[in-house]
Amino acid sequence: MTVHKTICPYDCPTSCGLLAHVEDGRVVRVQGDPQHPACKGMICGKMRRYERSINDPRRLLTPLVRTGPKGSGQFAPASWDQAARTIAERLSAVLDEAGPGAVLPFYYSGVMSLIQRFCGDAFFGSLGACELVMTLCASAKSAGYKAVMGATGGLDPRELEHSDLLLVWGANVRATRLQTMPDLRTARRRGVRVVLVEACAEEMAAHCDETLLVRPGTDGALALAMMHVLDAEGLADAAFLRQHAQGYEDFRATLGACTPAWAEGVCGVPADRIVALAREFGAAGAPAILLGSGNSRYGNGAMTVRLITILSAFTGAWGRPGGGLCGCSPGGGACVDMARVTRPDLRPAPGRRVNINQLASALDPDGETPVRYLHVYGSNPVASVSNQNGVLRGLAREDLFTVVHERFMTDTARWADVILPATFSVEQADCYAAYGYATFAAAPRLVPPPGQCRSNWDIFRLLAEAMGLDDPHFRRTEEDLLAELLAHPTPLLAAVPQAQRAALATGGAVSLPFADHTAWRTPSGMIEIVNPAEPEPMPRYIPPHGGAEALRLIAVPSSWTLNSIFLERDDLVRSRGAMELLLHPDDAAARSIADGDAVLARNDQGRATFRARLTPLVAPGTVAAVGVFTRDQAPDGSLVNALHHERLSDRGEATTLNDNTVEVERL
Ligand SMILES: Nc1nc2c(c(=O)[nH]1)N[C@H]1C(S)=C(S)[C@@H](COP(=O)(O)OP(=O)(O)OC[C@H]3O[C@@H](n4cnc5c(=O)[nH]c(N)nc54)[C@H](O)[C@@H]3O)O[C@H]1N2
Ligand SMILES: Nc1nc2c(c(=O)[nH]1)N[C@H]1C(S)=C(S)[C@@H](COP(=O)(O)OP(=O)(O)OC[C@H]3O[C@@H](n4cnc5c(=O)[nH]c(N)nc54)[C@H](O)[C@@H]3O)O[C@H]1N2
Ligand code: SF4
Ligand SMILES: [Mo]
Repeated sequence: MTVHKTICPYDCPTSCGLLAHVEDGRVVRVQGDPQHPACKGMICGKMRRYERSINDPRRLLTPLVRTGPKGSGQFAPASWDQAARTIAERLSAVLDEAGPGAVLPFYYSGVMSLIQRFCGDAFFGSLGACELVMTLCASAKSAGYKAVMGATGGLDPRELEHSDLLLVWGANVRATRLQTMPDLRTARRRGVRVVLVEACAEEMAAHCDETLLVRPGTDGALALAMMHVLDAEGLADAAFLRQHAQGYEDFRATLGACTPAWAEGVCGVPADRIVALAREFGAAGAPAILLGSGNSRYGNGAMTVRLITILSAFTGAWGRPGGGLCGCSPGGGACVDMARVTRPDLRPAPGRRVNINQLASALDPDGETPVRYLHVYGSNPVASVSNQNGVLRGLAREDLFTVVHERFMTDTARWADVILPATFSVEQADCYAAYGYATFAAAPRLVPPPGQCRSNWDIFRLLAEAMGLDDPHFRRTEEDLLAELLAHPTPLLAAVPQAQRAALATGGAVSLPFADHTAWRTPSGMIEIVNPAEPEPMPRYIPPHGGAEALRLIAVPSSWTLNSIFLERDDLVRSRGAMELLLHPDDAAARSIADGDAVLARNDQGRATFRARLTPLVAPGTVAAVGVFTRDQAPDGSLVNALHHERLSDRGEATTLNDNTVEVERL
């Protein structure tokens, strides 16, 4: 048995280091890598049994072509030759008949490495196909942060040991950033208070000293009222703000109206608790706000993040170790030259832009240029994208040719015309840049792919050949590409001593330098409270999209699964239990709903059935759907995204999957 370093490939802020134990060409055991700078050997329960997923007997092992009606799940095995020929014929026909605007590559976060995730861009770019706007996750958060801080690196999690107040703001740390839990625990032992601001505090309340429940989509009002109190009571660092923040005096003049009483009416947090929290924040020397992404997935999401970012700087905390905003990119830039993978130079002309959240519209037969060739890899849009019913209607179209490159028979793969069997991370070579920690890592291929599975890159090489694309780019192996990336580091990665970087060649991770939090990388060189480049230069509270129904619906991550990853794992799925909807006891009582009842949630988009769970830790007037399921786990085949609109956020064109309303009734 040999032990090798590799990296967790999933969409999670840490990109943990793993040690894979390999025997007879199979991964037989996985553990956390104690030498990894961010996870230090601590990995989540899901990945501690990664080998179960890798060796799962239900993996797709050969190309498959559809033999029954669309969506029936009836397929027959095919050779790679047959599959590639069929795809090339249909793709060429669509290009001839409808043009490149009818060809849509569709990928998101199945694998977060830099080559396998992005390598389709070179192939589809060469054909002039649609350009996918990849805003399914946290682009409103990035846009809001950037409006204030530009490219300035956020607070590095390594600095949390110096913080003297921790505000966990809309982040389920236990589920989504496990490696920060020890920081919370250590802080509390040091006497540092941890305060939670949440719409659904079910999982985190027990790990915090105090919990404030906010109405979904209204955190901006809370941030403004806190700044109102800080300003009125002389707790803002006026000297710091005058020196470093653009528009401070003008913004300050707007705070008069943002009283705690006003904010209570908007966000539901009692005014006296807003005042107390503001005073505590103002008295702290180095308060850290740990910001999740949940409250950015709204029609006002970028503005909400802008206001929280301004609050994080309002007491001058950014100038002190441990003070500031944690949860936005701490690294301060790219480590490798991604154009070597995505090859924008191969694209003949800009493509039609299709927003990932609006797949249903792009597939709508009555829309402008309905997509006729859809190629999905590293994503499961039937389960993860808004308007499930619209997506399914589109996938059922006979004139649509759908290719899905997958590891398992997912709810999306079921609708394919051709399925291509995909590899796991340990069966491919790649590099990874963590998005929550300042690390960069490489991971070689450790075991041969089972059956006829192929990596994303190998698929695009094959299809390039079938389509007659002759650029030498498509003749290289993924190992060639990886070596080229490592040989051309950006200045950020080049700052890591060569002796450390050399380890990347055989697999491993390096720590990147701390970003300088006070070298403001904005156009003005200052913190931009007022930003003239924004459509709304002066930040203010704007309401979310909302809806006509009585209860606000949010979708929250599950500790047991990660988006639709791990749904093959019977152990995790069993522990997670049924598709649940969390309701506040008052809202349940008003509808005669008891714990465990089957309930129907519905709105103008669709309907879905859940099992009710009553908890006082969800904000009144709010219901929360936990985790992503498969359609056959759902009582009526509808997942929560059947209730999600395609509407986008104010900035960043992001998903607004938390910004929907529903009526809920007992079945
Ligand atoms: N176990 C597990 N790990 C994961 C994931 C998973 O699904 N499961 N997902 C991965 C992915 S894709 C991502 S993007 C990351 C981060 O994943 P995210 O989905 O961004 O999760 P969080 O950052 O925890 O933010 C979600 C939290 O925001 C809260 N929230 C929602 N609306 C509001 C609001 O208006 N105000 C406030 N204050 N809170 C609100 C929710 O109740 C929830 O607790 O985690 C990754 N890691
Ligand atoms: N209801 C609800 N909806 C959500 C969320 C939520 O919490 N609740 N979270 C949202 C967020 S934050 C995100 S980021 C998105 C994520 O949405 P998606 O990017 O669609 O992610 P997944 O649903 O996990 O699907 C990833 C698929 O990629 C496949 N895969 C993994 N590795 C590889 C590989 O190397 N090659 C290929 N070809 N395939 C691979 C997996 O088997 C899996 O089926 O979902 C969003 N939608
Ligand atoms: S899913 Fe997240 S916490 Fe778990 S091993 Fe991967 S990166 Fe680490
Ligand atoms: Mo995400």
